Amino acid sequence: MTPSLNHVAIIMDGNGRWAKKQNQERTFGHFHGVEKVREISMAANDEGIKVLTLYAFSTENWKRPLQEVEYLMQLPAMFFSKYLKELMEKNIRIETIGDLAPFPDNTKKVLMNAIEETSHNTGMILVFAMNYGGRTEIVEAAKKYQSAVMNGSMKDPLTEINFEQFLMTKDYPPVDLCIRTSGEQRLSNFLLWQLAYSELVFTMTAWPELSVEEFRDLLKVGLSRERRFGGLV
Ligand code: V0D
Repeated sequence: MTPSLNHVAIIMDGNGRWAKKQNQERTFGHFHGVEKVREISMAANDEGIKVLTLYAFSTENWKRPLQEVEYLMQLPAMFFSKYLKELMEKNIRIETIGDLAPFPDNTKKVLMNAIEETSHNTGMILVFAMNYGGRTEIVEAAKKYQSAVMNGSMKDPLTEINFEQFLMTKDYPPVDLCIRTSGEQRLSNFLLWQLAYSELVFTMTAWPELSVEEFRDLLKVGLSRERRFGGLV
């Protein structure tokens, strides 16, 4: 077993392109992407990862065609109807980061229900970034700091350390490794603050095609780099 990483983040890219390559609709790629979320989450749990954060829906994704967005909105319900039982058995806790307000009521209900049902689980935390944007998160954190100063609950000057208390990831360990699938080498507004010192690993493989074996290899690459450069940067 690979020695464990505390916090791994993944940009699950390439679903639409993977589908188009086989003359299928983009939604076909999203459907297979959901299956892969289950497979990789279980593998991460087996590897002893404490927190796995998945970029499921960015603030930019609203610009996609309406019917694609409508399809995506149904995926959390599909995911939990198939896998909530297994998540409970594996003691996995579900959480989200991002602003859930713009999601349809039913999607919100499904998410809140899964978060509530798994809230007493003590194993791996599976965090879905939903309508998440890194710059928005930092601006919102600055606003929270400002309110805390105004209401008197914050008396200390702002530092990098206490600023983290206003981020949506405040309860999670630092991100050790961020993986992006499907060839692009960009952060695309994902976890901007949190990835400042993280290892970044990229693979050409599209998300629906990422195997557990390759995932484990990517973890090893991240871990070996962390070991080599840890504390020296
Ligand atoms: C499509 C690849 C699982 C990325 C994975 C609403 C694009 C499949 C979820 C999910 C999506 C989200 C929250 C949750 C449980 C499951 C998901 C979206 C897209 C956007 F609590 N896969 N998945 N959500 N895709």
